[in-house]
Amino acid sequence: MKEKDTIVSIATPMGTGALSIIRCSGDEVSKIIDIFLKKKLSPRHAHYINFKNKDNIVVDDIIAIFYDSPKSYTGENMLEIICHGGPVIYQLIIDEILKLEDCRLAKAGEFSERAFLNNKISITQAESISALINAKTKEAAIAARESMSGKITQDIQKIDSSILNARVQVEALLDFSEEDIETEGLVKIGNQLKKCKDEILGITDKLEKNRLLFETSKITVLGKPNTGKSSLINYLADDDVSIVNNEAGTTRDVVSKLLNFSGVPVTIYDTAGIRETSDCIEKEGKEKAFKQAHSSDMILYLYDAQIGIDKDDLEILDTLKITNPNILVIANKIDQVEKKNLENICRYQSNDLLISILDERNIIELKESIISYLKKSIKNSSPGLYNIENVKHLNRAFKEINQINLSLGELEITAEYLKKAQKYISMVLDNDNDDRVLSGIFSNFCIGK
Ligand SMILES: Nc1nc2c(ncn2[C@@H]2O[C@H](COP(=O)(O)OP(=O)(O)OP(=O)(O)O)[C@@H](O)[C@H]2O)c(=O)[nH]1
Ligand SMILES: [Mg+2]
Repeated sequence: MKEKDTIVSIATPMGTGALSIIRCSGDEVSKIIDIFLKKKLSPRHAHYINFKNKDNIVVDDIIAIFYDSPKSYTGENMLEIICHGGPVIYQLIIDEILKLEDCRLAKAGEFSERAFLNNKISITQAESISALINAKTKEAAIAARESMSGKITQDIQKIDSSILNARVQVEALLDFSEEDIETEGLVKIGNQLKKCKDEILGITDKLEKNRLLFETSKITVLGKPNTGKSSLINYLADDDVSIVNNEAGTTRDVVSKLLNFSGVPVTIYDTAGIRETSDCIEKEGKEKAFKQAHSSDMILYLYDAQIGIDKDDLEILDTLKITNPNILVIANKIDQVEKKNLENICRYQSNDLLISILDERNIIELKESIISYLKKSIKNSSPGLYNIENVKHLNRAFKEINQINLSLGELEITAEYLKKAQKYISMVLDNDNDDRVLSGIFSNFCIGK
C-alpha cells in the first residue's frame, strides 16, 4: 500500500438509497476520467455523463464533479461520482476503478488525513469533523460544528489579545511615574485583568461542559433492595425501563438504557438490590451489579431516607470504593420523612443528596450533581479544543492572572504572571503540533471521509 496511491471509496452509507456518492482522490483521477468518462471535465462543474467500463458498456449514468488540486477537500485531484443508489451499482463502479494500477480502496478517514497532510485542515478541524460525524446527540453535533468552524479558536484568540493588552498597559505604567496617570492606569489594568479572567472562565466552562458530549458515559445505580433504583431509572429515562414493585428483590439482572441527559449521551444501568441471600439467581444478580459498578464512570448509590444509612450500606460502599470511588450517595423517599426530621437522617456524608422520586424533589440538584461527577470521570478522548490538555492550559492561565495582586510596587511581577498566562494560551492555540496525529485520530472516521 503506497501513500501516493489514488484512493477510492463510497462516501454515502452503504446500502440502498436514492443516490450514492463515490469519491476518488490522487494522481490517477485524470486517468479515471479519461478511461471511464471519456470527456474533459471542467473543475467544480456537475457533468451528467455515462460511466462506461473498459468494454465501452454503460455501467450507470452519473453526475461527475472534478476538483483540481489544490482546490479540493484533500488538496489532491478529486472526482466525485454521484450514481444511482443501489449497492450493486456503486460496487460495479468501484470495482472498475480498482482495476487501474495505483488505485485502491481508501482506509477509514484517509481523505481527511490527506487533507490534513496537505494543510487543507488543521488537526483541530480534523478531530471536529470526526466528532461531528460520530455525534450521538444534537448538542454534540452543534459543539463539534462550533469547534470546526473555528468559533472557539477565535474566542481563545480574543483572550490572547486581552492578555497582550493588559501586558502593554503594565509596561506603559512601568515607564511612567506621574501620580494621576499611575492611579488611572492601575484602574484600567484592573478592569483589563477582570476581562481576561471572565473570558477564560467563560471558555473553560464551555469546554468542560461540552467535553462530556462526545463520550457515552456509563452510570450504574446501586443500593439495597427497595430503595427506588428502578424508579429512578424509569424517571430519568421517562420510560418504563425496569419493573418497579414494593417487594424487595424485584430487579435481578442488569437492565440498561441509553439516555440523552441534557445532551450528554449516557447509558444508565439498573441493578439487583444488594443483600445477603441464598437464592442463586439473586446472588448472580448481585455479582453482576458490582461488576457493572466497577466498569462504570460513576455510581449512584441509593438508600432509603426512612431507614438512613446502615451497617450494610457502609459495607457495600466500602467494597465499591475500592475500584470506583466516583460515587454519588443519595437518600431517596424523603417524602416519607417529616420536614423537621430531615436533618436527623443518618447519612453517609453531610453532603448526601436528599431526594424523592415520588414528589420529584431535588431532581434538578440530582441532575446537576450527576453532570459534575461525570466531569470528574471523563477520559481524554474529546476532540480538538475539547481535549483535556487545552482545558488544563486555560486553567493554568487563569491561575496566573488570578494570583496578581495589583499595586504599583508589584507591576514587574504582574508583568511576569501575564507573560506566563499568555504562554499557556499560546499552547492551546498552537496545539496543532502535538502528536495526536500519530495516535490515529483518523482511524475513528468512517470510510469515505
Ligand atoms: N414514597 C416513595 N416511594 C418510592 C419512591 N421511590 C420509589 N418508591 C417506591 O419504592 C418501592 C420500590 O421501588 P423500586 O424502584 O422497585 O426499588 P428498587 O431499588 O429497584 O428495588 P429492587 O429492584 O427490589 O432492588 C416501589 O413501591 C416504589 O414505588 C419515593 O421517592 N418515595
Ligand atoms: Mg429494581
